[in-house]
Amino acid sequence: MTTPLEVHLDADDQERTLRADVVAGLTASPKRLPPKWFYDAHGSELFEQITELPEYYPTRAERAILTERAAEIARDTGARTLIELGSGYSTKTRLLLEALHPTRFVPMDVSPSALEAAATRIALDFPALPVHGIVGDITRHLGFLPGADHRLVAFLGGTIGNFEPAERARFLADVRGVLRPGEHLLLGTDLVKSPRVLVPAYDDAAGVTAEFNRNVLRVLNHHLQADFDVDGFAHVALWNADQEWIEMRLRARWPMRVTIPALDLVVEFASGEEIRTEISAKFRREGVEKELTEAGFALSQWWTDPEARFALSLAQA
Ligand code: AVJ
Repeated sequence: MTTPLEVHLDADDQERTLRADVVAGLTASPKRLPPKWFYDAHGSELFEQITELPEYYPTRAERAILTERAAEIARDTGARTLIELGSGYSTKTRLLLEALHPTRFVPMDVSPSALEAAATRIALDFPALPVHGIVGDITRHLGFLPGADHRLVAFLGGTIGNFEPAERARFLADVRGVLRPGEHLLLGTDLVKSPRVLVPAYDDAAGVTAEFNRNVLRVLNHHLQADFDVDGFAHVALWNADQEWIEMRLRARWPMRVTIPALDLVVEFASGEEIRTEISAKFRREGVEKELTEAGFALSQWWTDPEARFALSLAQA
């Protein structure tokens, strides 16, 4: 039972936000681009491939926790509606759906293509489940989430790590703001560990993450008629030990001048100059608990995989 996607982010709105982000990011010093623009249809597909790479452990670690804890999550929350933020293809979601038997599933994502694919796949496995996909930006459109019976909001995969600390605080407070007391948040966070494990997860031997990173330039070429020489940028992944986050960057291999007609913008790159395209923060229990508490949640469960690589937090509003 799949309803048509509810769209709060139409092509015009997407285009406007993309323009604003690109102007701000590529005129800043150092240059940066927000990670949400990785995820056109090709980028979403590349991310799916990343989740299957031997080096990229977070998806498998989180799936192991969900497999182990889904029944407990169902019992502890008693949730009737499952909302998934930044759901992508929702491959881990079926574990929650099987345990919860919710009366509806509400995935929200910026990518209509990923949502369509998710809704179609979920509908095949759960033919009686109403799936109400919402195309939206989780930093702007939480207000459109449906109310009704007891909700569990799942924000999985460690995507919260893409936000800077101040954005994270605002986001968690916003999620708390749309929930009623007693409702729940299920939050996936990747954990601090050796850079010998972390860095390869973001710089795999097969080069899929490098392609994923460079895809943001293809998105700009396609949507803004930019003329980035995509292969002129090298993929960089590094561990920022002070901030405890992975940074992905694109490094100009030689001096470049990029023209972006749609923005009336010419961007110069010195040889070796970088664009920061993503941060992926890694967490510790104390930090997660503190941030949840400050946002008005109470941490009720903290679960990790056997190797303590990844954590799932269950928090109550
Ligand atoms: C989808 C945001 C959780 O940060 O690990 C994977 C994205 N970037 N490889 C992450 C990503 C590079 C991923 N999240």
